[in-house]
Amino acid sequence: MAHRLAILKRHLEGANCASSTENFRYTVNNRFLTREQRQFYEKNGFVVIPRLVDPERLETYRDRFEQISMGFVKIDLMTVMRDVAYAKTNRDRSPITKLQNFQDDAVLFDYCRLPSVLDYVSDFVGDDVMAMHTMLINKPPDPGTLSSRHPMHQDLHYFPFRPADRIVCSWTAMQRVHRDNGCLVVQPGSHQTVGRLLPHDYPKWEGGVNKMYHGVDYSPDMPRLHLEMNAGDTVLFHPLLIHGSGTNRTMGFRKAISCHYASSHCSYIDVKGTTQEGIAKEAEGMAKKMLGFPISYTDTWKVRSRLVKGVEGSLSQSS
Ligand SMILES: O=C(O)CCC(=O)C(=O)O
Repeated sequence: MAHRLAILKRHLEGANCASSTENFRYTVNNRFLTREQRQFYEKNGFVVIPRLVDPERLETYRDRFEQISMGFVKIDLMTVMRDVAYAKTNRDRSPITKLQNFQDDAVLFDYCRLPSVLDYVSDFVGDDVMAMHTMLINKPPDPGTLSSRHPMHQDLHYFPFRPADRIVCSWTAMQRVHRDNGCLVVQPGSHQTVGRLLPHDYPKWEGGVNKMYHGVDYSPDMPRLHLEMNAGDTVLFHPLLIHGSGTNRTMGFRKAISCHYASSHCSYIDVKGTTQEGIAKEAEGMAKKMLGFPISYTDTWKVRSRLVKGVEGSLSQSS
């Protein structure tokens, strides 16, 4: 409701159009973004929209996470990821760090269809929108190994579709996130200063690294910003933005929910011979183990993506 009122107010003030002399590359519109937010994203590769998701909905997602983690609900094709270091330290059960691919769960997938989020998403990717990848991240208290960190990376590393500029991630804090519980860390502007996909690999961390947590060669001296956010605040960011998250030094789990969206008119690319060949093989291996039969990397994306706004395009075409 507050979101709708803010938009109405902006329309009435006539503040919803960018100047025609400005060149924008990373956004397509500012019907919902203010001009300042649009300019900020173009320069920095991310923008935080305060209080975008209603706390009551976050409660619903939290309850669903509990039901899933207690084994009361099973969701087709969903991947449950667990912390590597807890297993090593002989705890009875390694906690869930992440649910991925919850597109077939109506309760969690509700997040990806929220009009408040989709309104903004359309300013980045246009009006024909596919939800490509879904995650509920449950960063556990660090067991003393620093393995709760997420290495600095670019999300495009995981995606075999382009153009990158028509992909955006929305990441919503489900509670207050701050430096102590391992908030997101971004390298502002890296979507354009780095401007390309860097090689990624597992970092050589003594305490172990979680599965699929690939990172770039990163020096902590590089400029970075910790995004402290309140419950419901949502950061939208470009898939080339270098980002990660810190150690959770609290006793509680830190939760966030996210969805990567792409224009349905993006196209799949062949990753053979590129820096993405390794991740494609690793993901195909995991998918084969889960499904019991081989499936191509592209098909793993076709299976999990869902149209959430507008019309289908090349991303959903079978080849
Ligand atoms: O929420 C986090 O800790 C970071 C998540 C992230 O960057 C990812 O899963 O790609």
